[in-house]
Amino acid sequence: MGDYEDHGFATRVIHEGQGHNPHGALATPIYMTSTFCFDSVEDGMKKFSKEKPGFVYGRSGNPTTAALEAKCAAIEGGEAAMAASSGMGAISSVFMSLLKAGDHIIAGDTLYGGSDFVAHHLPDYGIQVSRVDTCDSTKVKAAMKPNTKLIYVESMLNPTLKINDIEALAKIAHGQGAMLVVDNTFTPPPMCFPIQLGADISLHSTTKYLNGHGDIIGGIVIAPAEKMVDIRGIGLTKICGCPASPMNSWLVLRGMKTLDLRVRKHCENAMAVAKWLEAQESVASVFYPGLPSHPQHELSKRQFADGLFGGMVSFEMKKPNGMSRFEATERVMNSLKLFSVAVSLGDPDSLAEFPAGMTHLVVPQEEREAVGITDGLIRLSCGLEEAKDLCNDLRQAFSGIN
Ligand code: LCS
Repeated sequence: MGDYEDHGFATRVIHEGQGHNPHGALATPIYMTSTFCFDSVEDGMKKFSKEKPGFVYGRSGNPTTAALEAKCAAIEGGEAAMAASSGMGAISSVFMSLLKAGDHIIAGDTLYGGSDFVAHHLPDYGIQVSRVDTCDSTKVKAAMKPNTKLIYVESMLNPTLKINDIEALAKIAHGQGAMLVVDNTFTPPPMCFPIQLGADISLHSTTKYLNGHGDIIGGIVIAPAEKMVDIRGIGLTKICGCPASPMNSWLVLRGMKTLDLRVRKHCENAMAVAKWLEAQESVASVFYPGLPSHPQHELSKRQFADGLFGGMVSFEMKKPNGMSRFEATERVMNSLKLFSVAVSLGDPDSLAEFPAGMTHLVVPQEEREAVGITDGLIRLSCGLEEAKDLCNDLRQAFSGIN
């Protein structure tokens, strides 16, 4: 899809969806308006009934947001896209429009805490949820039921950085007429293209790499046009009521102009940090798909483009003498100077967070520990600084426990 299909990714991410506007402005204007005037009653009625294209009201669409949607659909190879006011808004719009009481879904056993929370609540609406280690295809196959409507996974698990095999999961889902929905937030283009690997729907928290500057909250869903009718018309517009604001859509559009450069640099820095961590005495384990020690390194090489393995690195400290694991973790994190102690990811600034007590606090402790979210796990979002400075920051933080 898109007007620049035969161009490289770096070109496409700049030019796709750019469109034209009445004054020829190169940058997409910000249409800061709640409503849109009709030429006549007839014109308004035709636009409402979709007999005529056009915008009617800001909750269902806006030209600035439409430019972002066109860009995202084009670069991920999907038919249609819909921007939401947050990643959670994007996820909830999908669940609330495509599922009904009596349906069954398979959700990965490790998901971002907010998504995990939603999966825990779907049974309140009569939707059955099986939590499965989706990185193991045989377990997914065994969990499929005649009423399974969709499989919901993260391309790279937050925060354990295990990898889902998108091609294998798509085959299982499609074998029984179900859909595969992939949260691609941790592995943005040009790294991973879930729809090209067989997923039906790809979505992102645009708060992260797509915007890339740590100054908005947003989400996007890329889906077949036929599914998008309900995702937008029911999920986003009627039930969740969470459209992206024109200002935030514009900021994501601006951020995406440099997506290619940024993602490559985030990945380069994360690889350097992961290698450095793996060589440290005080580190028990490093989780990074780019390391040969990662159990799914081969799958990662196949699934992710251009030798890119993501900007996130998770690791566990060894338990030092006379200190609990948590104390060591806390001391290291509190000593960081360049890494800010903060949740979120994909910002220019490097961030360090403690999943068990922050992003995944809402996941019951037993479930957390069963998937490896322990009291010793630190998650790093490697920013765009110099890699050697990031390693030196970790070095000085480790010196407090050695
Ligand atoms: N999907 C994933 C994989 C996420 O990591 C997040 C947020 C969301 C969806 C939700 O997006 P939001 O509504 O926040 O835009 N993840 C966060 C994290 O790991 N730290 O802080 C937020």
